[in-house]
Amino acid sequence: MKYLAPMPFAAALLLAAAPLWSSAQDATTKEAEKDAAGHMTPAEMQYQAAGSPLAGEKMHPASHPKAPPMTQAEFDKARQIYFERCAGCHGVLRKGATGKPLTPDITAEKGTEYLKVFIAYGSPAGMPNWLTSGEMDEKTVDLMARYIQHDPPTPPEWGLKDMKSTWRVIVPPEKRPTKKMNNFNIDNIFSTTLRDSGEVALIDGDTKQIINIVKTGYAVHISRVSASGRYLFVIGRDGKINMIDLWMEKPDNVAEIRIGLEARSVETAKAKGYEDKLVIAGAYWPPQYVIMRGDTLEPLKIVATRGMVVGTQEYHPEPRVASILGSHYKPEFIVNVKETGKTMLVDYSDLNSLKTTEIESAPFLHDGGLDASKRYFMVAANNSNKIAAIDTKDGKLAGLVEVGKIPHPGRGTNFVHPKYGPVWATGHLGDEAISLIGTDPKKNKQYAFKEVAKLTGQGGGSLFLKTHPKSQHLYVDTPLNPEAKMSQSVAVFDTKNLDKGFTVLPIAEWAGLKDDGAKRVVQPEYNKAGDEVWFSVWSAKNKESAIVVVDDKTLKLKNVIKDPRLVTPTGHFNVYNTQRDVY
Ligand code: DHE
Repeated sequence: MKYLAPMPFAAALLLAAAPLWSSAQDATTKEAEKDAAGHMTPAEMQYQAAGSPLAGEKMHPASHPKAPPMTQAEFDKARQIYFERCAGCHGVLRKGATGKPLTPDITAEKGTEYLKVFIAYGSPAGMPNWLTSGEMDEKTVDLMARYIQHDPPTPPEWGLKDMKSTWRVIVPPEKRPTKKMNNFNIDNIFSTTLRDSGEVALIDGDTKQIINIVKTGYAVHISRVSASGRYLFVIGRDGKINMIDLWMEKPDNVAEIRIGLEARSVETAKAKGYEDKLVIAGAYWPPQYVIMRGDTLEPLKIVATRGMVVGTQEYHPEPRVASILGSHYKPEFIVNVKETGKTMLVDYSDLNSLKTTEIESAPFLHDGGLDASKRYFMVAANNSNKIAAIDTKDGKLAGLVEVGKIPHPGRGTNFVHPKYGPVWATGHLGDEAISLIGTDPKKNKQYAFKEVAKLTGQGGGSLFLKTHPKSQHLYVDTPLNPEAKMSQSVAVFDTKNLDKGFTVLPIAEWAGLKDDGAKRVVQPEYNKAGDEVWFSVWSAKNKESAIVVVDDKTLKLKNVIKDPRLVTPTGHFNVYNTQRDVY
């Protein structure tokens, strides 16, 4: 079949084939930020379907009897492409995640020609148009259409022995400083993710000088801080955790471990009596979480998350661990399992008789954070367009709130609304709304766990938003908006005058970068005092990036941090605010 077939033919085939790719991506169908044919934008594609480190792992292939022939070399090439491009949405085992299932019982029935059309032209439900966007040529489309009719190869498990083989205590606890050995104001250090160089930059928030560039895992993702504020934990997409001691003369790695083959989340124990005692990390593959010693990262307890999906109660073989948070109320970790739509409250007070409270909400739990009282954990079920409010004190679901299209809060942000009292806010990937949810069931019961207002922001493609208890400003980024004007700026609201709409700050322009390119402005983060806000200006790996610091009172430019070592900065985490969940 020729790929340059006229679109009406392709479109007719797509419509006829709708059941294959229907419901789970329906949410994205009406999304405002798709291209005219409804496909993912390149920015979204980069976000959702970022390369999986599993591409390089040994796997065990099996062959489906109806699958078309492939040579070993073709299979290996297709497998690599699948993990780099497709696994993020369709899952490692192709059982479906935010994308549809692609198991041979479905795909082999459809056949190569049929599948080629989908891969080439995409679908209105959000499947990228790999051929027409120029991302794949005809040969690759044919290769992938044949590949997905074969049984998915399974990556290996990763148990205690594997973890221990990667575990390294670089500086044992007894050889570490007994007091702070540097003059840094540790509370105001920022850990900035240098995504594509596999490093974090530790930046002195007072002087804006780089303290150290620390080697971490592949495509490093987030940083979290221990309850005392001394240790910083960083996780890479390859499941590698680095533990950094901020008391050292020059803060650096003191321990590391690989807790899985692919991961996104790490957190530490925050409950009274357990400060700095335990660390937890969640893996995408294998689907499991691991509890470790807080001073050495020694793995103590591994728990699988495979199980039944909320509602349908069908078995899911790879429910990925998304956000994790340490409760301030109880010795519990709040572990969010994506595909099954369950939040696990994991009681870590006795690891040998582990008690877990399983709270059901909605599938595709992703990111979230605490309300201002720190009692309620607000988590986005992103492809279900909902926010689940978990009562971490009573261990139950406090509410399930319908919001806009694909909520993406990061940890969200809290402020007191003039009319509705304390609210927690989220932006959205799929529309321009900023949803405000009431979080005070005591004094503002009628608004609690309801969407009380929707602000209109610049556009869709928002990832993070932030205000601070001492600030009157709410900053909303839009780094995945296809319009450069929006992806390179932020919207600022006055939380006491929300009706006034927003002001736009041209952050990327302020950075004055010498190269052209994406220059996405991502993740507002306050300093400890709450009087300045940091943004990354995220360029490609071979282009200049920067961090822009804004004066929160005047909304004027305060500093631009540039350094050749600041390669692809994305998230940044202020020690004090991260340690205490101030957002
Ligand atoms: Fe993230 C948080 C997963 C792509 C920057 N990201 C999270 C969390 C999860 C997650 C589960 C919550 C961790 C927690 O709180 O314990 N992220 C994923 C993905 O699966 C996804 C969509 C695709 C992928 O292949 O990884 C993805 N994330 C990205 C990016 O492309 C971003 C924008 C740039 C980057 O550095 O990779 C990005 N994610 C972040 C940041 C946070 C985050 C900065 C922490 C937000 C916070 O305020 O805590």
